[in-house]
Amino acid sequence: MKLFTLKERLGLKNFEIARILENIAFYLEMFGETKFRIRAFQNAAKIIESLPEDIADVYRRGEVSTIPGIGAAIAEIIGELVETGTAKIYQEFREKYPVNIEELSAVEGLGPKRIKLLYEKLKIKNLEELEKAAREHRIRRVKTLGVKTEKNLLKAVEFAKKSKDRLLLAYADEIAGDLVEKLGSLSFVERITVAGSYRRRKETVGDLDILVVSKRPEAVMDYFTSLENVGIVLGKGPAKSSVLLKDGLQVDVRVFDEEIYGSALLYFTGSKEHNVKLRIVAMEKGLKLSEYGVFRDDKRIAGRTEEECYRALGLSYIEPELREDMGEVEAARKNSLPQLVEYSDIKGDFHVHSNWSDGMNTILDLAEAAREKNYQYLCISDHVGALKVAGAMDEESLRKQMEEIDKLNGRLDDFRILKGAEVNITAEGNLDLSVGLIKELDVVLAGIHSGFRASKEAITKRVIKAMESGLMHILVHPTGRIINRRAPCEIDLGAIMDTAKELGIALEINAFPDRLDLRDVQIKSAVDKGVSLVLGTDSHSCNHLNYMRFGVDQARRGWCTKRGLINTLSLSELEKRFDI
Ligand code: DGT
Ligand code: CA
Ligand code: CA
Repeated sequence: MKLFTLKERLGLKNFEIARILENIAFYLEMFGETKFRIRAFQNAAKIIESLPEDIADVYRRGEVSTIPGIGAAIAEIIGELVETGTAKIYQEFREKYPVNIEELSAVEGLGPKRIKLLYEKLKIKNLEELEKAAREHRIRRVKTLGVKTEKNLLKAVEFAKKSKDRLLLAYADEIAGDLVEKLGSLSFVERITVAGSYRRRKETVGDLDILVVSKRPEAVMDYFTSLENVGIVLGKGPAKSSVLLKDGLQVDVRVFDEEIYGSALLYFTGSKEHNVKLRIVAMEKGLKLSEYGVFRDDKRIAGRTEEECYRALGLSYIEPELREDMGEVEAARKNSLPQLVEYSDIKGDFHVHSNWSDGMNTILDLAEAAREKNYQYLCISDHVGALKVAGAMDEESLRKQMEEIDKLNGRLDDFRILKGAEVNITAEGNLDLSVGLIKELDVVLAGIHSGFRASKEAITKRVIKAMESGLMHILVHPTGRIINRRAPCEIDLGAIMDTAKELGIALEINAFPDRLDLRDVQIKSAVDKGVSLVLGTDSHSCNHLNYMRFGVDQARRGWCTKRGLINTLSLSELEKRFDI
């Protein structure tokens, strides 16, 4: 992704440092380094990414090497990154192989070895050059690659190109948070809101659109365009400026008067399609709608707040997450919009990995973190089974883990750790865990973890067969997509939803920021069909439990109410429903 071709700048964020460490691991893999060393960097990246505080602060206290899992050598590299924005080892790699790792590794089918090969044989450094080489049939001539690989790569390039310039909402959140804090703390800034797709909580954003109320617009512009992390000023006017941040994200800031802030917010929150619909509604009523207000003839009749504007149009207030022209304007006219689920409705998380598989924290740590969120339960769902991914546990360990959970539950009041597992659905459509053990679990999560490229019929059949086993409660990450990295698999979601409804199986909305699987429109169709949904963060650390917010955002974009989500059940309601 463009944003993470990291340029030197002060104060790299944790996720950026994690990115570089991952890239170093990638280079080490290109050069056939030992698994151990590669993993050390990958682990360090994971740790830094989910650290609850700024790594720069830890560094300043001289405590980086005291973080469990980070050795002296990597601590030193992290120090370099904090101090200088880059590291010697990384620079050396980049000089030898100046390839755009983020771009190329986002192409499905391209790993370290192939990227190295393609650079050595064809000098391919980025997506554009890869596409060109494939179109000119130069890839098939490289030994070990061939025609089929070339064709697959070309398809994967198409997908990667489409996603290249959009930033995950979770990352945009960090950047937006920073900007709002800086601009919002100015004495002459009265209000500030990030509008656009960001406010609609879309899974990725193209740019940030910030609206400000101030009596000194020019001072706001001066301050904004001279922020330290601004790379290029694209335009600067008296009340509107656009910049590219050093890490590639575009940010627009516009200043408005208080009395039209609502209509400006409405306009710049979008979506464009929603705005178009609203303007039609206005016209039908003989009104005019623009960012400057709702007008009858030349008189402004609304503009200060969004509510006031909607009311003037004869509509009830529409939450930003719904503004995608998916029927919300019609529903607002009939006053029949759904009461969307809220973060405060969430009482537990169903998809959490502990250090029994590939997570970083103990079960107790996770349970305590969940209690701090006022949750009533937490389902530990480590990987199990033969598919040797992600530190999967064998049956023996799962048994031990269940004993451990019983013990912990004995010590916890008003809170329950649920015994779960993330079970693989095999190529034959079986659950990869013995039936006896499955029946001892409180919650059985199952999903496919390989073979995503099989035909639609094959995948659908495989998943439905597993659902019909009568052994699973939740189908996890139903399409297997990874935003900007892996296209969703072909699966007949309509058929899956019908089966889920019939058998009382819930579909997961995986809340991990680069999964968000199901996606918004799919959630909406599940809601329409009355299929149960469940949020799981897919946490691999305590800090990841915070990703629940993104899951709730996504659920809201799919018109999900409190009733439609299992996580809103209280512990006793849940125990009844799962008969546990
Ligand atoms: P993004 O940035 O691609 O993630 O998506 P948005 O929705 O943030 O789009 P952006 O940044 O181009 O514009 C922000 C909002 O401003 C957009 O949601 C609606 C409004 N807007 C921008 N251009 C137009 C336009 O040509 N017509 C209408 N009706 N609204 C527009
Ligand atoms: Ca935008
Ligand atoms: Ca914009």
